[in-house]
Amino acid sequence: MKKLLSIIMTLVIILSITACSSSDDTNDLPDNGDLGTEEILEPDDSEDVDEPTEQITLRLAELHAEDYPTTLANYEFARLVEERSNGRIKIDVYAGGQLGDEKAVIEQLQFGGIDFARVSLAPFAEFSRDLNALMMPYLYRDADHMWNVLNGEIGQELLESVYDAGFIGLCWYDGGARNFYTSTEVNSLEDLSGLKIRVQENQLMFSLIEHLGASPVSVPMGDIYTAVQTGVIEGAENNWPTYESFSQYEVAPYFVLDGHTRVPEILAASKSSLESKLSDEDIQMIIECAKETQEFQIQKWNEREEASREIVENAGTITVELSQEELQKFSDAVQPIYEMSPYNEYEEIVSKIRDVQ
Ligand code: BDP
Repeated sequence: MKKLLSIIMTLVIILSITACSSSDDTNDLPDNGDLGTEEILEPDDSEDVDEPTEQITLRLAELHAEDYPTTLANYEFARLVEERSNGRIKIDVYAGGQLGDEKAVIEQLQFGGIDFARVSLAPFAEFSRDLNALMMPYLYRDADHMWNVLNGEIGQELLESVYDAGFIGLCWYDGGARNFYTSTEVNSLEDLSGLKIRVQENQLMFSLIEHLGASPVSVPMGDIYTAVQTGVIEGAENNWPTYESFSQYEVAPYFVLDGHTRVPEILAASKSSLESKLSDEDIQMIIECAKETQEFQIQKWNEREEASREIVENAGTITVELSQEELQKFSDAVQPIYEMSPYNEYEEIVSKIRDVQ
């Protein structure tokens, strides 16, 4: 009887051990019901291998086409963030203005409807005024001067200053020098007089065009081509890549190399969105990733600037080079802006910018 009892006990123990280990096995199997949900496992080399972490997808708005230098940098940024977060943070890039024009995108960014945006500093400066100091007319000697400013103390301070307006400034990108292009021939400042020129959504840009004797007209980026074609405006002003990418050279074939301003691009995040969705460490990592894409963007920018010029000139664009004397007239015409309110408040920062070597 004792022997029978011990056999039964042994069987009970063996059975319960088997049951336990088979239920452990089930835990290790991927649960098909979880596929496609927000839960992912850390890769095997992670210490938290068993702890599922929440995956998050964020949206980035970009006005330009898929192959534009800023868009390429946006994808590089998304790639770096996904890699550094081990796949936990995914950024979807919405190029080609899918999420709206830049003003609408910046508004959405401010209240957290969009997580990231790459925009021109001109519309952005309407939300964070001091940024105007970086796009004053004929401010920089050349691109290197601008980059020394942006990558130095002044650039860093201004990038951080957007926080007060509800943004996290991530990094600067190159937007080249801006020049006029028109449907009628322009060879001098005088020729520009009275022409209706499309202007960005920014008061300083309005003043700039007015001081050069033209009439600024607000037109969304995507409508410039038709506006010139139908005679609503006689031209616009921008860099080579935008002029080429939006095919504006087809309707405005005179490109005047007056270089009236350099308007940097900014990659920014929504403060409310990031701070509610991510940890401080993640935000820091995102800022580092963005900074790392700057060199990449500048390289793509330089290549595209040259390529765009070649494309449009081969297609018939007439590049108007101005004499030093004529260029001086352009520069003299805009000098009063430096004394005007509110831009006269930038006197100190402007002189610091000029001193940067
Ligand atoms: C381009 C900028 C783009 C602006 C556009 C404009 O890259 O972000 O929206 O100019 O003039 O150079 O509106």
